[in-house]
Amino acid sequence: MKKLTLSSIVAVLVFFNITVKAQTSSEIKITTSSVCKMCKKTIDKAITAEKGVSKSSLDVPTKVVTVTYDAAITNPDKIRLAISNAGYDADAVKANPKAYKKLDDCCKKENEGKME
Ligand SMILES: [Cu+2]
Repeated sequence: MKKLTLSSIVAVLVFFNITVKAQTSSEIKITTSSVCKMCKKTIDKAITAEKGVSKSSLDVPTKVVTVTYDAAITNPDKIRLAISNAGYDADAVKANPKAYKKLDDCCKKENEGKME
């Protein structure tokens, strides 16, 4: 009987550990103001530089970046801020104006479609 109880406790602990791990790894999709492949490089680099982010993948045609992150370390607001500080809009968060000015002309949203 004691043995059974012990293995039950171990089973519960293992289950909780798995549940906690599953909860801390989160995924979010953020709409950006990216224009081209160079933007993809800039944005993915800026996001993966954030602590707790394990993966960032921007889809150029849809401008949506999919980010995998550890919710115990970072959060969507911090990720949006990192995108803003790289010079791009992130959902409702507008691009940091200073960072936006530094972007190459081809990466500025105002020039989208004009540079081709
Ligand atoms: Cu670009």
